[in-house]
Amino acid sequence: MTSRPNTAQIAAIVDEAALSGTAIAQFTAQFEFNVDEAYAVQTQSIDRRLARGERLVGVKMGLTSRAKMAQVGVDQVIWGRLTDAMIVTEGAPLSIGRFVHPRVEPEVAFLIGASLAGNVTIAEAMSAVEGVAPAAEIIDSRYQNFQFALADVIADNSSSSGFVVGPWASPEVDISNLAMVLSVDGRPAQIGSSAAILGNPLRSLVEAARAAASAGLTLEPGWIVLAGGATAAEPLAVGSTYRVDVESLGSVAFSVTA
Ligand code: OOG
Ligand code: MG
Repeated sequence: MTSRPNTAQIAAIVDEAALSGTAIAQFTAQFEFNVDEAYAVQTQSIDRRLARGERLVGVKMGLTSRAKMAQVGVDQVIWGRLTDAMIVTEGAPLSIGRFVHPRVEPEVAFLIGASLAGNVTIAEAMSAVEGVAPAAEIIDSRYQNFQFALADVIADNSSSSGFVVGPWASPEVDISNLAMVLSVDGRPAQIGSSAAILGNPLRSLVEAARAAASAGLTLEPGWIVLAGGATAAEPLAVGSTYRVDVESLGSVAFSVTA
């Protein structure tokens, strides 16, 4: 391959694909593209969003459950950045006109109360948490047919697109093994447990602290960390309502418009 784009050029391609809701070809099918380069692309594409006025509000972990790894055929934990533009307000309809092929997955969200970064223990991670909540993540791979290899999805900010967080509960709640249900129009579509998320979603928070530090970031007070889908994701359809129920934490719901 003679004219390989540099990381800034690849960042512009993924950023524009997300802005316009247009599917692109996988980079790994076109040239050598490794994980370090992919995270550099992710940083540069998020920098473009920040330059447009978006603000970092947290971190999302991805592929932290077997069900998620199996659905997309990638078996490594990944992460991405959350910005304020991705916040979906509970109760407000979500317009999916600007998405390529959106899906939703049931997650647990952490509200950070004290700065956390680097190599931390589960106990240290737990003591930095101010609240836990049921959450739904809306993912939308910018790659054709929702197909990608590890470096592709990392460059695409780990398919992040939107997220909606339910009521915050006390961090005292034991979240290690809670039933999680994703319902579509009142019918259970995906059923799982928070234990599917690295054995305990707090392990995902430990990974988030390490991942953030690898990029020179600290999980800041007020930030949100999404632990990753506990089950496979479901496609979004116009006119449907989606609800995530997490045992002991409550539920969060949104409906979809064109
Ligand atoms: C990659 C993002 C994975 C999760 O929770 O596992 C993710 C994808 O499935 O497109 O957000
Ligand atoms: Mg997710």
